[in-house]
Amino acid sequence: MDFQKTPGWLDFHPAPSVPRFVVPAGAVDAHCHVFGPGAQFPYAAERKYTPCDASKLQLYALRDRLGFARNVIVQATCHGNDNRAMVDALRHSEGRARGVATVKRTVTDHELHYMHEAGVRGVRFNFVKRLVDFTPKEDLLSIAERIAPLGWHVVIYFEADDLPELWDFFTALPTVVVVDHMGRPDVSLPVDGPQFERFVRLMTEHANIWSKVSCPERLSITGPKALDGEQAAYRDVVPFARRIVETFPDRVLWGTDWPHPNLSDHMPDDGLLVDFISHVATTTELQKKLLVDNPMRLYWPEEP
Ligand code: 0GY
Repeated sequence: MDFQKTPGWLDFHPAPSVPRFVVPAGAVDAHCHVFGPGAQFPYAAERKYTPCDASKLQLYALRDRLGFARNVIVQATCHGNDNRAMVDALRHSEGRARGVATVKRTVTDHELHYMHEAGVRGVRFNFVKRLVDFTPKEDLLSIAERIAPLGWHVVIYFEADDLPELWDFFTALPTVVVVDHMGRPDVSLPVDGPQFERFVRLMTEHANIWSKVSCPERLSITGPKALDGEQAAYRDVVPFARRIVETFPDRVLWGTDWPHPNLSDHMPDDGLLVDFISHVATTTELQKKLLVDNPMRLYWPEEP
């Protein structure tokens, strides 16, 4: 099938730089996607955007270029509840990728076990209105109860302003809960202001809640340009991510978000995104927890 990209769609960076920051051995890119290819794995009818194709082999080439050992591939909304592209990528990863699926309440036990065997370890609940249609909370709770016995967790994606309304639902979930991109704070607000304090309180009061300190390119207003050799690209996001890493060092993950859906201003150089890590996890101990120990505990718990 021939799919036309959404007008203005930015393709992923054609030649990311090799990062200056050398990630620790065994590092996991814990948030990335595959798109299609659409001719093999058609995009979902209910999608809100049509991306460029971004295949498993392109993802694994990026993994190697950036120095990572493994990936966690998160089902993207352009594929709806059809997890075939993501599962195919897991099956061709030689055990070096695990996945997060999107499922409906009607998913069968057989389908869940098939996905588990392929390497899926979580489901994603998306509350970002520009990306998905509404799903009733009772459906999501029913899914969470189904996947909990498999040892899976729930990944949630929402906008900071929606947290108050979603708080009771999130805190009632029976599994580990991983928040995408720190709950999308407005980084023009103070890092100790009410909006981000609310997110910190969520993690403080609920020890099952983790966060990805990812997507500075989505959150930043200052953008990719560093001021001088000392300051990071996306420097306005640094205090937010650093606070989460230092307060909850055992419950943080990091990911590239390749191939970076829905960016209209600029497409990040993935090498620069990796360099960002050293500004938010500033010791080798924190870097190892963020990139190796935490994702391994969540996605490859069977490995010593
Ligand atoms: C991300 C962010 C976005 C999109 C998706 O599944 C998706 O379509 O997650 C976004 O547009 O903010 O994490 O990739």
